[in-house]
Amino acid sequence: MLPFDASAAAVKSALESLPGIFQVIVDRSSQQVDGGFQWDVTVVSATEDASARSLIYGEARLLTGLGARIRTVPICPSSEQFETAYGRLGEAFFSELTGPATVYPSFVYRGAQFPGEYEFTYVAPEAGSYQLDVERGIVGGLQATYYSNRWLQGDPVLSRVDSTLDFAWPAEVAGSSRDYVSARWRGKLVVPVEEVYTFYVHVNDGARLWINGNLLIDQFESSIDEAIAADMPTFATIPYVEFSNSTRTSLDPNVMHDIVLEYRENTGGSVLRLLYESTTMGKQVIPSERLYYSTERIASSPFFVEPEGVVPFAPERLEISIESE
Ligand SMILES: [Ca+2]
Repeated sequence: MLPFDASAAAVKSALESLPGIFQVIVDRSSQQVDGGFQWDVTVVSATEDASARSLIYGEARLLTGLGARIRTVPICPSSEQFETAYGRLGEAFFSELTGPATVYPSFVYRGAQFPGEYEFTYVAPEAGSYQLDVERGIVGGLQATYYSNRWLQGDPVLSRVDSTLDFAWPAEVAGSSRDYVSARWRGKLVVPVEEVYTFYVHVNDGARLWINGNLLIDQFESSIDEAIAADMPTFATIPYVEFSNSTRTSLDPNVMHDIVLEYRENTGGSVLRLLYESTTMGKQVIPSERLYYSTERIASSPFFVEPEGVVPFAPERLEISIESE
């Protein structure tokens, strides 16, 4: 995380330390009337390895401060290896429309000329009266509860926010000093682009993962016998097994997606890591800035809306034209 008044050299150094970016030129403006700065970043040299899938996102949502924004200008639009995308502005919201049907609207910030205004889009499958709940996401990880048994039963012995799921516990899970424990993480996920995502769990011993209520990984009963684990991959010297599965459809970057992960540890070492990957984004531990551990209702929510039905009608004029050479 760089401070808001980071120098051009610091921004250059941070960008060049990212995988796949070799050289950038950074110019920083002098301090502007609102106290902020503007950085002009030109990517001079980035990876030529298309398999590295290093799409670069200029994503302003990850900036802090009032009116922070990113604009990208493609200089070499013909390049297949390097692309940029406009960042999305503003906060992340979880919204739910309940009534004759349940719908999850998509939201976008209306832009710098409409400060504080967001646009929600939804299609209600049935006309009628709906309640629209809107909650602001609180970013920085997932809400964890740890249990001193293998079945997630009873009151948790520990509740906390875990910023990422990237754990190797040599002997004790989260300081519990015991074997035979379980844990559950809950929260929301906001993805950078609209694509199909593959989720990976690296685990010792078992785990199951739901995305939007769909059970993607169902390996809670998995168990690792460390006496015969010599050929297994390790994380911090502890053997683990990798389970993965992909979403059936693309995930909308303008919707907060429900995420639940349950974990079980039997004996010996413990590993629990949650990674994801998409068509343009390499496999990585899901970063904390994509995870929301709580939401809070915004002022005035809930709202009440009455979408109108549109009666389908047959096309009135049909034309067809066929061209041939
Ligand atoms: Ca174990």
